[in-house]
Order: sequence, then structure tokens, then C-alpha cells
Amino acid sequence: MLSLPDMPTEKALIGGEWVATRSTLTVEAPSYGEPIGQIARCGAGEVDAAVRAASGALTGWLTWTARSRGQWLLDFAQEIERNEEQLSALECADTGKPMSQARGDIKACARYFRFYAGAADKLHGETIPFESGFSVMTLREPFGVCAQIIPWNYPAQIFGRCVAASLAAGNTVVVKPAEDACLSVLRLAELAMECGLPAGVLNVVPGLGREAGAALAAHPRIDHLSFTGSPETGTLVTQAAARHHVPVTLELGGKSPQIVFADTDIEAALEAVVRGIVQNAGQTCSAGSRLLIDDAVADQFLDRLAERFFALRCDVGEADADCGPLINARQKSVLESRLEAALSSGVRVLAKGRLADTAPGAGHFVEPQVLVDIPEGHELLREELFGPVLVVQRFRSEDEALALANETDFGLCAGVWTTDGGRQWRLARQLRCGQVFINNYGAGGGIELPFGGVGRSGHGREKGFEGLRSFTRIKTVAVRHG
Ligand code: TXE
Repeated sequence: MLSLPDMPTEKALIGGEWVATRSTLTVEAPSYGEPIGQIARCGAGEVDAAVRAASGALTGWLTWTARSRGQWLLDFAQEIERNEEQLSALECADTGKPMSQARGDIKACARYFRFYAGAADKLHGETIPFESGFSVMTLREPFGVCAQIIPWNYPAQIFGRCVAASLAAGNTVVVKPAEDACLSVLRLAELAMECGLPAGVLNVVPGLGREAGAALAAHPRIDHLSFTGSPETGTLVTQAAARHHVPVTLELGGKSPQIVFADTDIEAALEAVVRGIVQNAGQTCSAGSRLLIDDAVADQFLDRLAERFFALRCDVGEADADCGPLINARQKSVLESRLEAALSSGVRVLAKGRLADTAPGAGHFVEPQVLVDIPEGHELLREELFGPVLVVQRFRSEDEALALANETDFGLCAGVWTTDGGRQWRLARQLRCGQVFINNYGAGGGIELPFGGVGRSGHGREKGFEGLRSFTRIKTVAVRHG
């Protein structure tokens, strides 16, 4: 198991200083179920100090030109790349995800800083034709202090997604990382300070959701809140922010379908269906957690899918197996009891992967599995499981596939596998979700592509240029001449 590098894990970053808190929280390595270190337990006092520090740093940060902010982001991207091995090892140990996935996450984090480095000085308003005697324009301004509550499934990636875009747009930031996994975020913050980011521009307040998270969402001096996590907590933070009329971006997960028609490249679809649910042990908001399969090829496809699942292995993150553990004992026991209830209601396991003999018994492993014979309307078809569990439904027509796909309150992603061009476009327009991937799933996680949900998956967009705009607001300036 990893021993931590020499870094201030037990402190919060407030106004450029690493500050100790009165008590700390123990973080666990999910692969081993054993403590890996201590982190700060911030409360309302630390959160208030961090928001004030971010507010105080705004004027100085705005004296930096967009180009110089972009240059800083670029330097920082290079610093992340120089530290890729250490950051990947931290992410792997802290989340339990396979090492190659952790490495991919750190690369993606650096790419966010590179992308927004280049975009920082390309963010501009418009001029608007109006009555004679007037010049009218819009200015794109940063919100001010951006609060960001991030989860444990992709700490480094989501840090990159939110922090890079908000800093590029000229905001200052307070990040509340998740208590279950925040070591990479702390190391990234330390590197940011070493890279010359002015004090107070980035603040990090680790702690419990109900303490540090709740205090941040309710703080009267934040100007924007982005939240990634569960719909239930999303509702709580929205209510808290609404008291001060603070705009909120929510990314709340999904129950995304992969719709496989008979007229597709079955091998490519099979590969993407397996990857779409096994990646990060299914703890991915955009996981392809439902397979809708064309009845015409269902038997053949499910046979191949079962073969693939029987061959999957779970092991500790550093073993770089197909699947790592779930994040903690609670997530595992909730998932297992939901699976138990499903099996007793007639649901059948078509295929299941295996735990490697070397995997520690105390690790929070759940084998990847495919479930079939699911009664219509069952919660497995509508609710997020957040584990490596794929549920299967068959369809006989395009209309039926569409109806099944849209039969959930979530609306994050959909994969469509077909070579019929007309069908591709019909479904792209009719699927109720934020992203449609045709003959691929996830477009390689493209950081350049706007990302977000509809309905219970949340609202607002992050990633891509749209993500940069979403950390700004428009001011209209109308000048009357003469
Ligand atoms: O989420 P929470 P949990 C979904 C997934 C998972 C379920 C529960 O279905 O099974 O949520 O996970 C902070 N005020 N996703 O319990 O509680 C918390 O500290 C302010 C989907 O971990 O939403 C953490 O930083 N903040 C998802 C963050 O919210 C609070 C990623 C997320 O935790 C708070 C994670 C409060 N009252 C879970 N309570 C995705 N969309 O990718 C908690 N937090």
C-alpha cells in the first residue's frame, strides 16, 4: 500500500497558508479497507475564512490579464504533467481505481488546464445592433467567488474541470473535496501554490459534507456554486444557495442507456458496453449502466457479453486489473443489499467477474455483473446503482428502444449503436439527455465537449468552451452618443 509523500494532508489551504484544523478525519484505502492518512476536518469557521480569502484575492487576480491567467494555467498544466507518476499513485491509492485509469485521470486534469489556458483570452462579449445613436455591447465578467463541492469518484478530473475553467474566467475559488478521496486535490493545490498562484485565489477546505460542504453552500458571500454528487445532496445545496440567490450548476449522475441495434459493428459495441460499466467500478456519473439490445441479435450479443464478464477480474488499484473496489464499506453494503433484493424478486445474474485471489478481504470489492429478467418498472432500471452492474432490456423496434431509453428521470448520456444514418439523427434529437454518443461511448472523455444533464441529472454545462462561459455572467452596456 502507498505511503504518502511529504505533503500537508492534514491541513486546509486558506489564503495561501496551510492551516491545521481542531480535529481530523481518517481516510481509507478502498483496496485494503485500511487507513491511509488523516485529512483536515473543516467547519463553518474555516469555510468562512476561505470564502473571505477568495473574496479578498479577487481584485488582485483581476489585474492579471486574460493572457497572463492563461499562461499561468499552461505552466500549471506542465507542472501536473511533471508530477504525473506521483499524482496517479495518490489517486490510485485513495480511490482504489486501477492505476491505468488513475493515470488517465491525471492526464485529463492537465488537459483541462491546457485547454482553458488557451481559451482564457478568447472569451468575449458581443456588439448588438440597436437604435441609431446607441452602441450596445455585452461584457463577459467572472462571477467572483466560485464554490465547488466535488465528489470522490474522479477527484483530480473534476478539480481540473471546475478549477481550470473558473480561474481562466477570472474567478477565485473555494473547493470542498470529498471526505472519501481528496489527496490528489490537496497535492494539486500544493503544486498550484508552488507554481506562483497568488494567495487566496485557490482555497481548499476538506471535511464532511454536512459540515464543510453545507457551510460552503450556505455562505452568503459565494457568487456561484458548482456541485457534483447525488441528487439528494444536490437539492440540499440548491436550497441553501437559493437563500442568497446564488446560481448553481448541478451534475448529479445518471442511468444512461447503451442502445445496440442489429445493424451495427457488434464487436465495437460489445467492447464499449463492457468498458462503459466497468470503468471506475461503475462509479461514474456517465456510466452506461443500461444495455438496451435489439431482440434480433440479443441472444448472440448476450452470449459474448457473458464471456467477457466471466473473464473480468477485480483487484487492488495498483494491480491494474479490470475493476477496482468501491469507494467505501457503505457504498458496498448499500449496493449488495439492493442486489440481494433484486435477486429475490426474480432478477437473474447472467454473468459475473471474479475477485483475484490476491485481493485483500477487507477491500470493498463487488464483482462486475450483468443482470437480466428484470421486471418492468423495477428500480434497477431507473435508479443509479453506482457499481459495476449492467442491467439488460430487449427491444423490438426503434420506437420501443426510444421509449425504454427515456423511461427514467435521469438524463445524462446515451450511446446509440447503428449504421442507419436516419435513425442516428432521429434518436440524437429524441433522446432526453445531455450527451448522445453514436457508434462510440463517451468520445474518449473529451474535455473539449460540453457536458451536463437534464432532469434529475442536473443542469448547467461544464467542460469545453461552454464550461468556460458557465463561469461568467453577461453585463450589457448601452452607450448613447451625443
Ligand atoms: O454523495 P454526496 P455520496 C451519487 C451516487 C452515489 C450517491 C451517494 O449515486 O451512490 O451519490 O454518494 C458533499 N451539503 N454520486 O454520499 O453526499 C460530500 O462531502 C454540502 C454521483 O458520496 O452527494 C461530497 O464532497 N455538501 C456522483 C459531495 O457532496 C455535501 C458522484 C458528494 O457527496 C452535503 C458521487 C451537504 N449536506 C456520488 N452532503 C456523480 N455525479 O458523479 C454531502 N456533501
